[in-house]
Amino acid sequence: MTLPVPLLAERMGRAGLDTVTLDLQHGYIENGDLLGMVQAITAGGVPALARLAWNRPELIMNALDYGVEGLICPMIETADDVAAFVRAAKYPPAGNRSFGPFRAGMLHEGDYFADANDATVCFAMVETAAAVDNLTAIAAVPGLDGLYIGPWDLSVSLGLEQKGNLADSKLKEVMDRVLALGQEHGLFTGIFTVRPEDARVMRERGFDLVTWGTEALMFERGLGAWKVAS
Ligand code: 3PY
Ligand code: MG
Repeated sequence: MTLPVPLLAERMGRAGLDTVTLDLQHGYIENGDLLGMVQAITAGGVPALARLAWNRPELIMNALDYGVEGLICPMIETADDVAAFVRAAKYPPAGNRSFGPFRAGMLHEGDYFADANDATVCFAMVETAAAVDNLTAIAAVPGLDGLYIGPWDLSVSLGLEQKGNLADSKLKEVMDRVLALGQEHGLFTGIFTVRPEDARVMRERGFDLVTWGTEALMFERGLGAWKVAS
C-alpha cells in the first residue's frame, strides 16, 4: 500500500491476501499514519509488513512497537548495513531494540520480549550493485530473516536499459543467487512485481514473498478497464 487511507487498508486486510506491506519509502504513508494503517489491516487477521523509509533505528522501533510483523529495509549495500538493521530490530542480546511495545505487546499472547525476535522478520532489500557485490556476506549476517529484490532500483544501479524487466538476464542472475543463498542460510526470499502474471512467475520460481503491485496501480488499471468497458 502506498496511500495513507485506513479504510482502504481495512479493505486490503479483508481481501484474502497473506500479508499487506505498507510502503514508507516511496508511498505517501508517513510514520504518523502507520499505527492506524496497521490497526486497519490487522483487524482483518492479516499481518502487516512495512517497507521502511530508510535504515534508521527510530523508524524500525516505531514500526515494530505499532505491531508491524515484518520489516523490509531499502538500499542495503553491505553486511554492516544489515547488522545495523538487525540490531535495531531485535531485543538484547541479539540487538539493542529499546523495550516499550505498548501495542505489539498488548496483542501478543505470552511473553512478548521472549518471543519478539523470532516473531518479527527482517528482510534486506537487494537493489544496488553494491549489495550484489556483497551478497554472500549480506546473507550470512546473523539475525537476518530474508532477502527481498527491488528490480527497479537494481536496474538503475546496474545500468540496465529497461527498468524492472524481470526477463533481463542480469536480474535473473541476481534472482538465482538470492534464491540459492536463501536456501543455504534458511532465509525467506522476496521480490517486488507490478503485475499478477509476473507475481505468478516469481512464485513458481521459488520466491516466498511476492508483492503484486500497489493499491494505486490496481485502482488505475481497474479504472482503465472500467473506461474501456463503458
Ligand atoms: C525497487 O524495485 O527498487 C523497489 O524498491 C520495489 O519496491
Ligand atoms: Mg527500490
